[in-house]
Amino acid sequence: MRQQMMEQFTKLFNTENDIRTFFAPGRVNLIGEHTDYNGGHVFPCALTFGTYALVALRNDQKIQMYSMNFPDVGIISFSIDEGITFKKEHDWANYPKGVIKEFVDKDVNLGQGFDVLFYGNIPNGAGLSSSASIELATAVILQGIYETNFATVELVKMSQHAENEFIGVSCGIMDQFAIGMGKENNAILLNCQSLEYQYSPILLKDASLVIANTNKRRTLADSKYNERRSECERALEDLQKELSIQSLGDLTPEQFESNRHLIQNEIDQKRAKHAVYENARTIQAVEKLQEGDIASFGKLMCDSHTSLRDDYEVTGFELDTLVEAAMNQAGVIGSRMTGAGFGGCTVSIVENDKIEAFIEEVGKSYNEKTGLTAEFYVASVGDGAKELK
Ligand code: NG1
Ligand code: MG
Repeated sequence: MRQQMMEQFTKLFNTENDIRTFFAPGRVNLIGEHTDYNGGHVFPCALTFGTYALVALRNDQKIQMYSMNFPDVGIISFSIDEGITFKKEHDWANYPKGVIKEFVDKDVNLGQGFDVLFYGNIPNGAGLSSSASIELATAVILQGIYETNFATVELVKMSQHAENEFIGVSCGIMDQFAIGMGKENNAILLNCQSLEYQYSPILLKDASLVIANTNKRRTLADSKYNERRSECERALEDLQKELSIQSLGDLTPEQFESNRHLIQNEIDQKRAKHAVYENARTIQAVEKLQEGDIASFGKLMCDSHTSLRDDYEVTGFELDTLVEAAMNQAGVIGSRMTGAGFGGCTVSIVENDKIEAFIEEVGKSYNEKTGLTAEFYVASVGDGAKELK
C-alpha cells in the first residue's frame, strides 16, 4: 500500500522535500462501554489497521490534504494565515483541520505548510474509531514536522477537544486515548476521570479477538448517544442531591442499590445502573484477565452486552443477532457489542482452531436473520500513533 500511496502522492503533489510516513491505529473496546463520559473505566486496545499518512513540508504557507478513501472530494487546499474553518462539504478533512487548529491555538508556529495524503483501512462508521484515528494521525504528523514536544496525553486531549469543539461531537476520551497511547499486545485500563491508566497484556492463550461488522451503519447513533448522556447526567444530578459524588463512576453497585430511589425517572435509573455496574465489571474483568482466567473475562463481556441491551438499550437487532449467534458457537469465550452501539461491530474471543467455523457459521446465521452480510476481522493488538521509519 505504501507503494501505491507514494505513487499517488507524487502524482498529486510536486515536492522536493522529504516525504515522511505516519500511522495511527483504530481501536476496539474490550469492555467498559458508555462509561467514559460517566467518569468510569474503559478497557480498549489499539488495532493494527488504521490511518496511514504521507507528508512533506511545503515552501509556502499552504496546506493541501487528500484522502484516497474519498477521491471525489479531491484536494482540500487552504492557507494557514487565512484561518482554519469548518466546511461541511469538506467532510473528512474537518477532522485533521480541527487538530491543526488545536496546534495553532497553542501558538505553534506553522511557518511552512505541508502536503498530506491519507489512506485508511478501518471500516467507516463501524465503531472502530476511524475519526479518532485520523485525528491522532494528524497530531503525530504535526508533532513530527514542527518538532513540538507535547506529551502524548496532551495530543490525546487536543484531539478530543478538536472532536468536541470543531466537529461538534461530545465524545468521551476513550478513543483518542487508546489510539494515542496504545501498545502492542496490550489493552489499556483507563480511569476516564483521573486519566490514570495501566497497560494489561492480552494473554488469550490459544484464542484471538475476532471483530464482526454488522454492516449496519449507525445513523441514529448520534442523537441517541447524546440522549444517553443527558439521561445519565440527570440521574447524577438526582443522586448528587444526597451524595457527594462527581460522576456515576464513583459509585459501587452496592452504593447504587441503596441510593437508586433518589433517581426520579425510571429510565434514567436503568441507564445509571448500567454505567455503575459496567464500571465495576470492567475493573473485575481486567483482574480476571491478569489472573489468566479468560473464561471469567469472557463471561463478563457477555454480561456487558446484556446490560447494554436491556438497561442501556443501545444494541439493536443486528448486534444482538451477531452476539447470540456467536455464543451458540463452539469455542467462543465471550462476545459483545463494541463502541457506541446501534450498529457497528461486535468483538468476540474465539479459540484459534474454531475461528474458521465461527466466521462461516455466524456469518450464515446472521445473513439468514437480517439479510445483511457481516464482515470479520481477526484482530491483532498494535501500537499507538507514531511515525513509521
Ligand atoms: P464510537 O462507537 O467509537 O463512536 C463512542 C464514543 C466513545 C464512547 C463509546 C461508548 C465518539 C467519537 N466516541 O464510540 O467516547 O463513549 O461511544 O463506550 O462518539
Ligand atoms: Mg467516531
